[in-house]
Amino acid sequence: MIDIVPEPKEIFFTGDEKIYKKLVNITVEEKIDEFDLPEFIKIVRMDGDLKLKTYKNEKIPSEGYRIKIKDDILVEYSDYRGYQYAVDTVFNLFKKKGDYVIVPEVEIIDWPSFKMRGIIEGFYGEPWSFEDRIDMISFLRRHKMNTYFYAPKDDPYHREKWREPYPIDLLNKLDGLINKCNEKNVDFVFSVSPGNSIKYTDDYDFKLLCEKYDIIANKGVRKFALLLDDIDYKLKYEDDIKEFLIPGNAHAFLCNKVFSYLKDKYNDIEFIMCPTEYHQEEDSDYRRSLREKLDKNILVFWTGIGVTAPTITNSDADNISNIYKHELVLWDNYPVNDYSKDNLYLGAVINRSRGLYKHNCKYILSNPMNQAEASKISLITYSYYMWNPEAYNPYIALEKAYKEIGGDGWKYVKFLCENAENPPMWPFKTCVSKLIEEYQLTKDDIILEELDKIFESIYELPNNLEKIVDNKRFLKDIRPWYKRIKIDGKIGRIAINVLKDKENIDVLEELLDESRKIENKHHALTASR
Ligand code: LTM
Repeated sequence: MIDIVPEPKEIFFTGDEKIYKKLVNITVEEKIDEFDLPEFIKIVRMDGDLKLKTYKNEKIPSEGYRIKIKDDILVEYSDYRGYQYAVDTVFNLFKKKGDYVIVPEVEIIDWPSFKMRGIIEGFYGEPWSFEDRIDMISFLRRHKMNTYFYAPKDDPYHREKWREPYPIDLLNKLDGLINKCNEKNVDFVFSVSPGNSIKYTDDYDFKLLCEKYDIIANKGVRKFALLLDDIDYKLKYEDDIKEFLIPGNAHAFLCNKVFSYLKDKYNDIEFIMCPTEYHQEEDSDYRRSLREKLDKNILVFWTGIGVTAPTITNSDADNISNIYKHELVLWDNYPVNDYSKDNLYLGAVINRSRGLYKHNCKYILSNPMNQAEASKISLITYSYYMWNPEAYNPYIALEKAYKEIGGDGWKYVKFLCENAENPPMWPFKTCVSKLIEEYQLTKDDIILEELDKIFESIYELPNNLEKIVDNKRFLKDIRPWYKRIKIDGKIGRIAINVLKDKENIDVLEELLDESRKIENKHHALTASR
């Protein structure tokens, strides 16, 4: 079984493998030290076991590549990112088995469907640490996602204190992120969210806003955004009302002015705006203003129909892009949990049409949870969807995610994820809920036995995760839920004993009381409540 993340568009096996003892020497003519090499691959200048030959091929779609491993390793690529994805993929194909290194003979033809693929750190609540972000950028590259969009709602300098420059220590940290993005060739998108207080007609406010972008542009960043979501967009200042009448006109004016300032000063600017009406279905005066007045080269965010959209279809994208008459960027509000901090969302992305990228929506970003490492379960599934939506299978992507995040303890991670709450937009029942319902209908004792085993596993889950899972960051993210998990398991088992007349109901009542005292946020496993 070959592990290529995400799944390539086309892959052909000859069925043969090359086998080397301990180490493979690969002859490479160009400099290749930027790649993460496993210890069993050595790069040499001549006389290696295999030659890696790379060629640029203009006919290959952007960020795409072809690989052929036969007598040598042949790589054709579209552009530099395509080259990097190809070489990453080649090195990932080499697997160590005991004392041997195995290399499959394959041909791969691959390119991404969505043009922008990645995450928007766009949630409320505690922003990620810079350490989390640095780690996330490497993760994005490993999963062929190309964008890290910086927009934490509770970074005061992003939103409430947007007029104030970043203090030097924060600026240095942002610099670190930008450098990491450059190292991994992930695009850094910088955004400001001034809509709660900006005066649209005020030149001084405009100057302050431009200074905010300038500092980051001077570090080489060329992708920017202005976010006007979640604000009271009623115009507050007399001058603004006189000049613009309605907020859509003011928003189009400000975005155009910032875009044109940046374009004139720096080359190749990409600019995205988030309208205040990002999730509605219908047209409006606000949207008409943006349709008619916003520069056609500015991309417009939407979240689907609804802030957390149960489904996002090609016709939704057609409808909204038609209303805005601009290219869309999907701000997909999953697995974000800022609106429901009690829960960890640990499932796969689902119900997004496979063809969105052909319907004026070639840009897609997932908004993750405050818990960075735990978000990776869903983000791995997104990486599959974003790269190759036609082949996307959430179950297969999830299995890969469990293994990547859980390592040797992947079965426990799987159990945790399968029993975690789903977001309200996808109100699926857990296996336990289904079994309880079945029992209520049938009163079949076999179901009670089955449930008892599951509750026992739930009770033991925190211990098993701690014992076997190596991923410290993941364990740190999920630890606040342990108390809830254990009590859920215990309550489930006692409830079964009460049903079997083996336990007094008072014991159950006591436990339920105890359970209610546990802070709300400690529950990932809700089934037994
Ligand atoms: O979705 C958008 C455009 N804005 C906010 C996000 O910042 C927030 O994280 C999500 C989920 O609560 N909802 C929003 O409306």
